[in-house]
Amino acid sequence: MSLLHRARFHTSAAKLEQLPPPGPAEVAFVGRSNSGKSSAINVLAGQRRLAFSSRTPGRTRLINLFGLPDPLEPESDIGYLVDLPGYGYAAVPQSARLDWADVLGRYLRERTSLAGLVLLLDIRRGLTEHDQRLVDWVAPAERPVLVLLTKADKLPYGQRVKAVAAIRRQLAELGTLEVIPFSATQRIGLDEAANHIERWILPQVAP
Ligand SMILES: Nc1nc2c(ncn2[C@@H]2O[C@H](COP(=O)(O)OP(=O)(O)O)[C@@H](O)[C@H]2O)c(=O)[nH]1
Ligand SMILES: [Mg+2]
Repeated sequence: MSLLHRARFHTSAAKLEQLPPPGPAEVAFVGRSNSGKSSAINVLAGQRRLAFSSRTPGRTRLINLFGLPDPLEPESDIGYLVDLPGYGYAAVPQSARLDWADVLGRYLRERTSLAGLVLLLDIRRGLTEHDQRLVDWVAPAERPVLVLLTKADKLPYGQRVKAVAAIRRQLAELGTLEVIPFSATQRIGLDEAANHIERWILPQVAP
């Protein structure tokens, strides 16, 4: 069984102070509300309802941690998948949006155990202003970034390739960047994304 398939719920935190002390490598998932983040986490973990795929965008206001048990010592986790709150949903009051921007920004800049970031972008929308702001927070911290261009099943192959090239150009400022078309429903890019994430958690098995 693959490492990601062992993911299990660990903690929800409303504030950074509620997270466990930095330890095992964390891979954080970020994206606009409705970008397909919950669907991606669920399919990567091979579990239908690990990250609740909400029909109400903007509802998930918590940082959710999923533990990845050490195969040799299942009581302890060798890494975490971190589901960060979605952003860019207009119906959330401005004050709450600012609080969340602060939590998200501080997590991305300051969390020492953050090994890599998975940025989810709807392949048809590309990089929005909100996504760009997030990238501006992340860039100085020089974390490796994996961009999943979600809902790739909605575009024919040629347009997917073009979308990948456009995002690579727009995000050239990020040092370590991988961009892949992804579909939770059609399982496009699934193995590639899973391998990438597992390498961040288990750097010693990198080729
Ligand atoms: N066609 C298609 N729809 C998707 C895919 N992934 C998610 N969706 C749909 O997009 C909407 C938002 O998905 P969700 O995972 O809840 O997004 P989140 O708000 O970012 O967590 C839902 O209606 C999903 O069914 C995909 O790969 N293909
Ligand atoms: Mg969600």
